[in-house]
Amino acid sequence: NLAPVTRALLSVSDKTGLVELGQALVRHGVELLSTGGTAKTLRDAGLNVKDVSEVTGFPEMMDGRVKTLHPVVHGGLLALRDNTEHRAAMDEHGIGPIDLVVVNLYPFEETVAKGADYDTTIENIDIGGPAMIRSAAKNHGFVNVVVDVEDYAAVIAQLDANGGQTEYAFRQGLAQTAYARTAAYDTAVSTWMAAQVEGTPRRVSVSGTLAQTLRYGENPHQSAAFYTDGSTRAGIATAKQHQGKELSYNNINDTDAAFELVSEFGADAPACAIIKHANPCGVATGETLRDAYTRAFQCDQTSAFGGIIALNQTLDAATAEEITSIFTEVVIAPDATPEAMEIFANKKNLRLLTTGGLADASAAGQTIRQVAGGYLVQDKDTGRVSMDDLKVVTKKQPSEQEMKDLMFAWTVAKHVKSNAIIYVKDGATVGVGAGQMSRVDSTRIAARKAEDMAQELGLAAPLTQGSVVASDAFFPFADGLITAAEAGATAIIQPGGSMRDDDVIAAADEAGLAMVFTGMRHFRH
Ligand code: 93A
Repeated sequence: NLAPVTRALLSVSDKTGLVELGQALVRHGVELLSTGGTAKTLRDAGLNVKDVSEVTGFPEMMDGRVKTLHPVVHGGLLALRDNTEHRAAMDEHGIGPIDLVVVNLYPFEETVAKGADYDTTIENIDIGGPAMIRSAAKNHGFVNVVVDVEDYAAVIAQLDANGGQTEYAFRQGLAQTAYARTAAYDTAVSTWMAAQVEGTPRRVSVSGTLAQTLRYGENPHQSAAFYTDGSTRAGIATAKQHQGKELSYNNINDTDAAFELVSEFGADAPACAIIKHANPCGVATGETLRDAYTRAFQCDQTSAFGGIIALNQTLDAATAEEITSIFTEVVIAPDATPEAMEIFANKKNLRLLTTGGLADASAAGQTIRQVAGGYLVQDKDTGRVSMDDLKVVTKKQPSEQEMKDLMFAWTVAKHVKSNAIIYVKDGATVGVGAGQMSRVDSTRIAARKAEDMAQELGLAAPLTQGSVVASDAFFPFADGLITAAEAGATAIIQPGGSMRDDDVIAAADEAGLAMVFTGMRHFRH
C-alpha cells in the first residue's frame, strides 16, 4: 500500500510553509512543478522548479483563469499506475505521473468577508485548483492531495518514515479532507450567489470545518462538535480564548447570543449584555464599561450567576475587577487590557475571549435550523427601526428619555426568545420576560422579577416604576399592556397590527401611557 512520490505539483495562494515543504520534497528527490506565483516563491528560496506552462506547452492565460486545466496535468493525476492501458496512454501522450498535489485555493471566503465587489469576487472563484484537488483525491490509491497548510508536517513525516513513499490510509485521509474542502468552497460560492440572485434558491448547501470536538452537547449523553463556516468576521467562531477550560456546547451558543446582542450597540457608548440560556438576563449602557456591567447585573442578579458576559469595548481593569465578584462562565469583548487579563488570570474557571472588533449586526446572512428531514433557511434578522419609523398611536407622546429607552428596549427585544417583553429604564433593562407561550405571562414574569430585585436591593419600589416596555410582537389583547402599566410602565414600543389594536390603544390612553408602533416584528425562537 506504499506509493512513491516522484513528482509534485504545488499551486498555492497561501504561501505559508511552502518553502519548508518544497525543501523536504527536494530532499526526497521529488521533482517540483508549479504555477506562476508559487514557482517564484520556491525559486526565490533557491529551489529547482519546473513551470506548469513548460509541461503543458501552454502559457498561463486569460488572467490566470487557465493555468493547470490540461490533460498533461489531469492525466498525470488520474492515471491508474497499475493499469497497462493507462500507462500506454501516458506514454503515447507524453504524460508524466503527478503523485502529490499541494493546493490551497483562491481566497474566496476572505474576499467575500472583505466586502469585495461582484467582479472581484467572481475572479476569486478558483476552478483549476478544485479540479486538481478532485482529480488527485479520486486517485488516492496512488496520489496524495494536500489542501491544508496544517497537513504539511504530516506529509513530511510520512515521506521521512517511508523512504519517500506514503501509506494508503494516509492518502485516503487526505482525500477525505480534500473533498470536504472543495465541498465547503463550493458551498461558500453558492451561499454568496444565493444572496446575489433574485428569489429563493432551489438548492442550498451547508458545510463546515471541524473547529473543536466538544465534551458533550446540550446534555452529557449527547456527543457534539463545533464546525466553522470559513467566515473571518468578528464573532464566536473567530474569537481568541485567553484562559480557562474549553468552551462547552451551551457556552458557545450563549456566548454567540451575548456577543451578537452587545454588538447591536456599536462601540461608541459602553454596553454590556449578560446571557443565560441564550436569553439576556441584563443589558445596559453606562457612563463606563464597569457602570454598564453593574447596571446590567442589577436587572437580575440571581440569574446572572454563572452567566456569559459580553462587552462592546475593551475590557478594562475596573470592569474586570467588578466581574470577578461573582462566578461567571465566559467574558467576551473586542479586546482586553493587560491589567484586566491579569485580574482574570487567577480565576481559573473564567474564560476570556477577545474578538478584535464587534459583530456586524447589519451584515446580511442566513440562519439555518434543522427540522426532521430538512432545513429551514431564512435571512438573518437585520431589521432595524429608526426614530423616524416609529408611529405614536396614543394621545400621549413619549418624552425624549422614554424615546431613547424605547429604542434600547426594542433592540434588546430582537435578541430575546419569544414571547419577549423587556422593561427598560435609563438605558438598562429592569425586567426581561422570555420564551413564554403567552405574552401576558412574559409581561407578568418580567414585572415580578423586578419586584424580587427591588427587595434584594432594598429599594422602595421596583425599577419598573417609570420604565418603558418593548414587546417583540403585537399585544393580541389589552391584558399584557395593562399588566405593564400596573408594573409602572409609562411607554410602550411594539409592532402593532393586531385585530384589536384599537382596544390596546384605548387601554394605553386610559392608563395614560405613550405607545409607538414599529411596523416590524422580532420573533426569535
Ligand atoms: O484561475 S484558476 O481557476 N485556473 C487554473 O487553471 C488554476 N490552476 C491553479 N486558478 C488556478 N489555480 C490556483 O492558482 C491555485 O488553486 C492556487 O490558489 C493559485 C496559485 O497561483 P500562483 O501559483 O500563481 O500564486
